Amino acid sequence: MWMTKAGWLISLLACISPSMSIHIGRKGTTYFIHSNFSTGGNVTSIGNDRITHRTIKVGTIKTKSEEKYTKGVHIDENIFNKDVGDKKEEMRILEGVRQDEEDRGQFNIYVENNKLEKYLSDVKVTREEMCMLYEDMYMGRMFENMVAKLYYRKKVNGFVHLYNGQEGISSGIIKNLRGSDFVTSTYRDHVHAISKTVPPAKVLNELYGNYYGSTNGGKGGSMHIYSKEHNFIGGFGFIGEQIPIAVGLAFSILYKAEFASPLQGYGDDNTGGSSTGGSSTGGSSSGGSSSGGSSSGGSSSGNNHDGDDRDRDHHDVDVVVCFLGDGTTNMGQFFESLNLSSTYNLPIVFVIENNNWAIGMEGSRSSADDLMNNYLKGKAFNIDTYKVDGNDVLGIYKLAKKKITEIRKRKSGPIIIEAITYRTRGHSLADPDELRKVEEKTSWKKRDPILELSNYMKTNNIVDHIYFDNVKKYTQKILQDAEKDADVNSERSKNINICKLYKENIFAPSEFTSYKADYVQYGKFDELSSLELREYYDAFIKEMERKKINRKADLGEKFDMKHLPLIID
Ligand SMILES: Cc1ncc(C[n+]2csc(CCOP(=O)(O)OP(=O)(O)O)c2C)c(N)n1
Ligand SMILES: [Mg+2]
Repeated sequence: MWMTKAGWLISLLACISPSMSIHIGRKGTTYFIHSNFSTGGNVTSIGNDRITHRTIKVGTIKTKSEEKYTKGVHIDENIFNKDVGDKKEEMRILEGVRQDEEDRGQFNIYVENNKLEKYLSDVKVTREEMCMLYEDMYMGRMFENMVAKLYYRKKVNGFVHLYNGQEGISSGIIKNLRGSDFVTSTYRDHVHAISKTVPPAKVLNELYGNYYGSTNGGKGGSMHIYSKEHNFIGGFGFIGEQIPIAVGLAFSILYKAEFASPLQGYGDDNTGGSSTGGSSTGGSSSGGSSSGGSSSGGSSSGNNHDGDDRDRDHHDVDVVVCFLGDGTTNMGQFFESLNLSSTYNLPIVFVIENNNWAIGMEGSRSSADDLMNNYLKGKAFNIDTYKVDGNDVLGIYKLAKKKITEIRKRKSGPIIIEAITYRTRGHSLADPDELRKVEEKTSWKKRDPILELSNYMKTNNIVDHIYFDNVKKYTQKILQDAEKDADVNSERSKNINICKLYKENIFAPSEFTSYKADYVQYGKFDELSSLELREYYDAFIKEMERKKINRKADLGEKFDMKHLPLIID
């Protein structure tokens, strides 16, 4: 109650005295409010090891940390007047620091003292790989720009969240995967899907809501891109939903490996990915894969999805990559999932795409840890954690390469990679993006991941200049074709009753609609075939036998949790 009053007092005084500053000392933290009448004020705090800027609304002291700072401080006008003179000088210095920070283009980057370079010194990136990364990022960017255009022309409807600015993470991580590996994503999913070799045309048709040519019959739309063929398991509108799904997938990888009979052998190329239809299809079957390196004059392999199953042996497992945003790291299911992943030592990579914002909520205001070290949350669960510059695609690629290889060989369990980045557009295409500072946006644009890589490639003579033109032309061609395809399919898809065309009806139809009869009719598809029943029965018997063996364990015995067999009870 008192704190609320104090908060109002601060705000009120800030309102009536625009030049006034409030100084509340707290363990080396200096806290100012520069009042600014109606629009709000800038709050800048200097801790021992960081500088952040945040904007608060005049009239309210909202966040937990701000309450923390004001706690126990009695504020009256005398204190104000006494401190104002002393603090003017500090304010001047503070503004200097802030200006300096902005000049360096270091707005909101928390990647200082990143020691990964030495750790990754043994990982090499070939010219082909570099081209593959560039082409994939460029395709992602151009795809999103096209989507924005089509959204404003009302060809794409519904909520659309673009990925501009974050491409280094998608390419850097996913281009280390093979077809049989899995990816789960957020509602910002188009580019992840394209990196995982889902053809851009298919994604676009889904965005149009087309029954034909799309990933999922137009039922999912922008936030629910899903392609079983490419082991791209969505695309989730609710934040955090993709995390337990990813953990389930990672669990199933080990579970199936344990179940595989010696004849089938998990190491065989026929298992794992192929059982889910994803093995080594990748770009080859997609026909419109983003990489297309060879034809654009650069990379020869195009992506890492083809023909790489040959390295498999009996200790080689598929890997799951789960993307999530910084704003999702305080959700309960994240912590539950971390716990299970560590307990079962699952082959999973959690990638936190830390763009410092969750719609209009700046990260440090929603997290108890002001420094936004979300990766440290893994420590509580004994999970390996890494923080990287998300706009440095080569750095991310190297880290992912090293760790994913280790995970495949079961030399590493789950890991977290927190990649610091920035989305250069609004939260969604419906967001006017007025909350974030212009300086902040501009400073991040200077660190565009695509520009950074192309500059590196130019400076180091990795490719000749014609390469970039070729990639541009090649990408444009794919996207123009995709747009034409989506337009044609839009016409063809008109008046399609998807309930009539789908065996399983995912929508629960109202009894007042004409779909009810279809729904009843489709009920029969829930029944199992005798072959399926046989499979379930065999699996059941195996599980029973396994459980009997597992129960023989001496409970008093000390054993290494990481090497325990999986026990499903
Ligand atoms: C369960 C749930 N709660 C709230 C929302 C509303 N919501 C949509 S996006 C978003 C912010 C997510 O931020 P972040 O995880 O950082 O992802 P970003 O948008 O930055 O990529 C919220 C809260 C939601 N989609 N799902
Ligand atoms: Mg975010």
